[in-house]
Order: sequence, then structure tokens, then C-alpha cells
Amino acid sequence: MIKRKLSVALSVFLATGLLSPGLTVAAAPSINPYGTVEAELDFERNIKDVFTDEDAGATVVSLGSGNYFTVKSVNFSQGVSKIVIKTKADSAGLIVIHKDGEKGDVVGSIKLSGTDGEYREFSTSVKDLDGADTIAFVQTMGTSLVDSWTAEPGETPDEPENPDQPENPDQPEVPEQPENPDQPEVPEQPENPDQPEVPEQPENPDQPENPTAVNPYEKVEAETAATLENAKLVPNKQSVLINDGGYIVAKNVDLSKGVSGFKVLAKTSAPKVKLDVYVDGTDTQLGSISVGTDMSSESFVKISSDLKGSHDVYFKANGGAVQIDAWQALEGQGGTEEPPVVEPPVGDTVNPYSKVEAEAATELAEAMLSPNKQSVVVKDGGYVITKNVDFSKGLSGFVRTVDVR
Ligand SMILES: [Ca+2]
Ligand SMILES: [Ca+2]
Repeated sequence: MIKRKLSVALSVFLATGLLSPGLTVAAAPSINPYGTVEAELDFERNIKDVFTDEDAGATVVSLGSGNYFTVKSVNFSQGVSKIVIKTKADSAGLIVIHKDGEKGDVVGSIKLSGTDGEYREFSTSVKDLDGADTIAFVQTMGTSLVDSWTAEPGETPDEPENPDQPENPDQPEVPEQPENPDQPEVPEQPENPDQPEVPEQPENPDQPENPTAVNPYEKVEAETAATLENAKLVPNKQSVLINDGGYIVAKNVDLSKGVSGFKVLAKTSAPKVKLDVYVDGTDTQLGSISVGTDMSSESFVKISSDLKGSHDVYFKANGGAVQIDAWQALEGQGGTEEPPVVEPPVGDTVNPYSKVEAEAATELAEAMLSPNKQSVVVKDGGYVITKNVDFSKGLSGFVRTVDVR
């Protein structure tokens, strides 16, 4: 009888194109367990009877102890959290659910109680139903009339059978999930791992501090200046050649005695070149010294200033290069030193700019130092004047140090 029915079914499926010849009978359309599945569907079964209960308007199967019915080709693709049956029982009973047939593994059991002549739903959680397509309902105790059954989709819970809860026990379908399972803990990161510590750097490492205050009331060698900007020592290191616009800075100059003027041992090769004197930067000008052509002769400027205390004094070349050997400040008002007596300018036979310097003759100071006979090479405006050159002190080396402007 079964064989004949399968043959008929195959013929129908093949005729409608629903089943390709290579597929087996098991590929027949699946039964959807998530809707109502009538208990009277006829697969393999051993039942007392199947009939229509007129009062309920339903076709049911009658099970006694040891009876069963199976359902094949069930598509449990949505998983099963529990199975519910709609049945009527006169007294307590038990229906055990197997997979793969009535002799297969038990996946759940449903405890029945008397339903007072009505059809009621009983349910059980199930387990290990994954991958099965056949289940069997076996009445192991009591009797019942089963109308239908259904499965609820979901993950199969791990909790044991719960036969004491007859109807739809409130069981959480979704097991608790750990919080943020996909987010690994972020390991602590060291602060700024890529930034090596910056060692402290001394300010102006090439310029040692000069804690000793400069006494400007005695001769101060220009070559001891703390800063040389666009200026450089001459080869014998006894004076500084300041290019036009360049300057030297004497720092921490103690002007506690005030200042009434500056005098310098400096020279230039061009007319109207000045050596401007500033304090604490190049904004505040104290005076401007007209520079002659003989570094052994002092040039002098008288100023009126209330300046006292420690300051940085700047000597800036203005109008051409200036070579300076030394400088000195004159004490302010009330000081003991008076401006030196003015002497006539250098003679024409020596100084080609004598007529120009005559205008500033009153500012020329008396020579206080004996001529040092240092070499004289000054370049300005693109030509070179050499005077009183002492070739024994290295002319060629000196010339190379002069910037061509
Ligand atoms: Ca039915
Ligand atoms: Ca000097």
C-alpha cells in the first residue's frame, strides 16, 4: 500500500515538474511545522482510530498507551524551541516525542491532564531536533484524542523537559547573550609611544652665558661680544668686521653709572658710515658714531640718556662695513670723566675722506690707545681699499672672510 502511494506521488511530482528524476522520495514537498499540522496526516502510524469529532468539528486520531503516529518530510529549518499539541484527554497521560521515527531518540515529552471534554494545548520544550525531518508522537501512558500539533521556531533551549507546565509556559525564547561579545577589550596603550622624550636643550648652546657683567667704563674688546649678527671676527681675532646692517651685542652691560656717550676704536673705508648704538634691541637708538678710517683713533658720540642698570648694548653698522676693535662708555651726568679734547682729523695724505669727516670733527675723540698695527682690509661697495697692510699677518686669509656685497 505504501509503495503504491509513493509511486502515485512520484508520478504526480514528475508530471508537474516539481521533482527531477535524480531526486529521491525524501525530497517531496516539506511539511511546514510552524503552522497547524493535522495529526490525522497519514504517514507511518499505529493508532486506535481516526475520526471526526462532531462536537469540535475536527478530525482527530485516537491514541491508547503504546500507540503512535509519525510525520515525515518536516522542514524544521527555523529551529524548534517547543512543540505544542492540541488534544483532549480524560485523565493524566504522557506523549513522548522522538525524532527519526517512533524508535528514535527522545527529544521531548508532553504530560497530559484531563481536559474536561475540551481540546486544549499542551507543550514541551524540545532538544536535539536539529537536522531531523521525521518526528513521532508516542502515547506512553493514558489515552488522548489528538487534533493537531505545531512547532515554535527558535533555538533549542538547553533546559530540561518541563512536563508540569501544560500550556504555553512563559519561557524566554532568546537565551541571554553576553554583552558585546565581538568587541575585544582594548589594551592599554602607552602615551605617545612614537614621541621620544625631547631632551632639554640649553638656550643658545653656542653662546655661553656671561654671568659677569660687562664694565663699559673700561675698554671693552669688540671681539668679546656675545652676539655677532652679519659680523665676524677678523683672522687675528682682535677685532670684528661688521657688515652694513650687521651688529654686535654686548650683553649684561652694567650702566649703573649712567652713560653720557660712547667711544669706539673702529674704522671704515667709505664716507658717511655710521656705527649706531642701540640698547636692548635695535629699536631704541642711543646715538650714532661717525666712523673714521683709522681704527687706532677713537670715534665718539655724546648722548643724553637716563639709562642705568644692566642692558644689552648693540653696535650696528650703518652705510657700510665697519671694523671695530673696542668700545667704551662714558659715565653719565655727575661722572668724573669728561669728554676728551677734540683733535683735528687725520691728515689728507692718509685719509681720503678727510673732507667728509671734517664735518664730524668735533666728535672725534683723542686717541687713548696706541695704534695696534693690525692689518687693515675693508671691502665695501664692491671695491677694496688696503692701507697700512701688514702682509706678514696673512692678507689672503683675511680677504676671503669678507662678504662680497
Ligand atoms: Ca485534525
Ligand atoms: Ca680688540
